[in-house]
Amino acid sequence: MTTNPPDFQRWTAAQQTRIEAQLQALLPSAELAPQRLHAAMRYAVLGGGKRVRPLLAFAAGEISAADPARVAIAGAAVEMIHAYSLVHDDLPCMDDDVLRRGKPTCHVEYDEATALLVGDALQSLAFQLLAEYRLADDPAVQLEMVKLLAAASGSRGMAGGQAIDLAATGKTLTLPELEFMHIHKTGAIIRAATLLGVRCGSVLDKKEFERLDHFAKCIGLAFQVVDDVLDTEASTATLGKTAGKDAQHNKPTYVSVLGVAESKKLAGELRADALAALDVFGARALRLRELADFIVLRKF
Ligand code: GRG
Repeated sequence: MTTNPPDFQRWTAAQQTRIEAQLQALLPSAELAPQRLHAAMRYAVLGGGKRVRPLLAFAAGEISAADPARVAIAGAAVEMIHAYSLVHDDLPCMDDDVLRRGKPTCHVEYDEATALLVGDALQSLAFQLLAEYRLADDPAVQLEMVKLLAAASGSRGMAGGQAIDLAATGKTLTLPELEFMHIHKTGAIIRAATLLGVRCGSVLDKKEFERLDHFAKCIGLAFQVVDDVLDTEASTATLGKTAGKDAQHNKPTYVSVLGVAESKKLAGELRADALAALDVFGARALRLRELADFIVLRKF
C-alpha cells in the first residue's frame, strides 16, 4: 500500500473547503432565533471532522459527471446526519464522552437538552435540503435519494446499528453479529453518501450501480475496522476524541474479536474487494480509489 499522492491531497483540501462553505451557508445563522440552538448546531457541524462522507459523495459524483453544486448539497445533508449522530452518541445516555473533533462535546459546551435538539434539528434540516434543492434531473431519482438517506439513518440503518451497539456492551459477539452491527451503525451512512453522490449525475446502468454499491459496502465496513484499530493504537490527541473507550466500556470490536493483526488484514482485504469493484469505471473512479486508500491507511 502506498500513501496518497499530493494531487489527491490537493483535491481533498479543495472539496473540504467547498463542503465547509456549503455547510456554513446552509446552517441557520446564530443571529437567527432560537440563537442558542442555532449556535450549537453550527458548533457541532462546522470547523472539524475529516468530511469523509462528503468526499465520498464528490468522488462518486465524478463517476456520473454530476454537477458538484448538486453533490455539495447532498454531501452537506449526509454530513448533517453524521454530525447529529456524533452529538447524540456523545450524550451521557449513550457513550458519555467529553471530547469530539478536538473540542468539548456539544452537551458539555451547551447542555444536554440543547444537544438533543441539535441532533433532532440537524436531521430535519438534512431532509429539508434533499427536498428543497434540485439534485437530480428526474424527480423520481430525487425521491429515491430521500428514501435512501432515510433508510440509512433509521432503525434498519444507523439508529438500528446504534441500538445493537448499546445492547452489545459487555457481551461477546460473533464475527457475523459484529459485522451486522457495523454495517448498520457506520456502513449505512457511508454507503448512502456514495450513492447519493452518484445519483446527482447521469443514471448508471444496473451493473455499474451494483458495483458501486459493493464498493460502498466494503469501504463502509473497512472504515469501522480501521476505527476499531485506531481506538486501540492512536492517541486521544491524534484522534480528537477519547481513545481506548471501546475496551474501557467493554464493547465488542474487531480488535476484541479478531485482534489487531487480523483486523488490519481484514481492512486490507476489504480495501482490495472495494477496489476490484471499481474496475468497471476505469479512470472515472480515480478519486474513489484514492479515498479507499485514505480510509484504510488513515492515522486519525
Ligand atoms: C445516535 C442514532 C445515533 C447513532 C450514532 C455513528 C454513530 C451512531 C456513532 C458515532 C460513534 C462512533 C465512534 C462510531 C464509529 C465510527 C464513526 C462513525 C466514527 C466517527 O466518524 P469520523 O471518523 O468522524 O468520520 P469525523 O469527526 O472525522 O467526522
